Amino acid sequence: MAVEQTYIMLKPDAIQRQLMGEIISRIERKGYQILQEKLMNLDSKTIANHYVHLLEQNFYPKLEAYMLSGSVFAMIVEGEETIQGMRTLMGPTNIFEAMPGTIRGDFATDLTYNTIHGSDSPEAAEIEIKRFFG
Ligand code: YYY
Ligand code: MG
Repeated sequence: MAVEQTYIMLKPDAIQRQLMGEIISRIERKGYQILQEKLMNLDSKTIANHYVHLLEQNFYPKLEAYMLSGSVFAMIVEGEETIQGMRTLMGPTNIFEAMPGTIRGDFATDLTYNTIHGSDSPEAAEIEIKRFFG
């Protein structure tokens, strides 16, 4: 067991649908701490860096348009094994496999519009925290 920090981002649909309070409440109830938070608007370059592994995918234009469609709420979340723990709270990338009780299982309606981002490894968490919080 180790205390970790992970990068969590509520995506534009979460803000537009007024789900921020609900999702933050789930993170807090789990016992994780939100160390830093900010509402921000992303530009195309930042989105391309963040999703560089997906640039060649046919859905990338849709993903970029979604991430440009409104503000995101960025957080550094700390807790025991919080990188995997947040991925479990979020539910899997394929929202049709996400169980009720998970954030994506309860709220996401589309493979792209999936409400929340969380770092998928310690390496990614370090890079993403630097990218979005400096
Ligand atoms: O880390 P996670 O968000 O669960 O999945 P990634 O494989 O990193 O994909 C990032 C992002 O891309 C995903 O959250 C939605 C979008 N996406 C999509 O629009 N369509 C797919 N078939 C797969 C992923
Ligand atoms: Mg990912």
